[in-house]
Amino acid sequence: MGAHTDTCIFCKIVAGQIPARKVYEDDELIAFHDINPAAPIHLLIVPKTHIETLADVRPADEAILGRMMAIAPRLAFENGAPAMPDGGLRVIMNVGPGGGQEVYHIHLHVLAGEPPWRGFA
Ligand code: DGP
Repeated sequence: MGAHTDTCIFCKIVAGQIPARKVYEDDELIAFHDINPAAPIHLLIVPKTHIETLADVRPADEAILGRMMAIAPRLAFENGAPAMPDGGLRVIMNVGPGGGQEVYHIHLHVLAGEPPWRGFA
């Protein structure tokens, strides 16, 4: 597992040191509502291991990246995303300053719900 950092806000959420509106947790992943939602449903899926950006992912991390993607639809629909075939969701990962990343612990944004959305759309 990557090094826990004392300054990383998502490591603190993983450790239970600061609160979050958690919707899912297992040995490897945690998911919670974004504190500043850009859409009616805005979840973050976060690996418990500290990986700073998608550009830092190593071969050993590939399985967890796959799990983050694979669980996104289930969590979105469980938390109110409009059902398919007409509904759906969007998944986004921001990478580095040029990609709009603000928190340097990788996370998948899961957005859904009726417009209007802020940003991302
Ligand atoms: P990004 O720009 O991809 O790094 O997005 C970071 C997101 O993290 C942003 O949408 C706001 C969210 N966020 C930042 N701090 C907290 C926090 O303490 N709690 C929760 N729930 N979300 C946070």
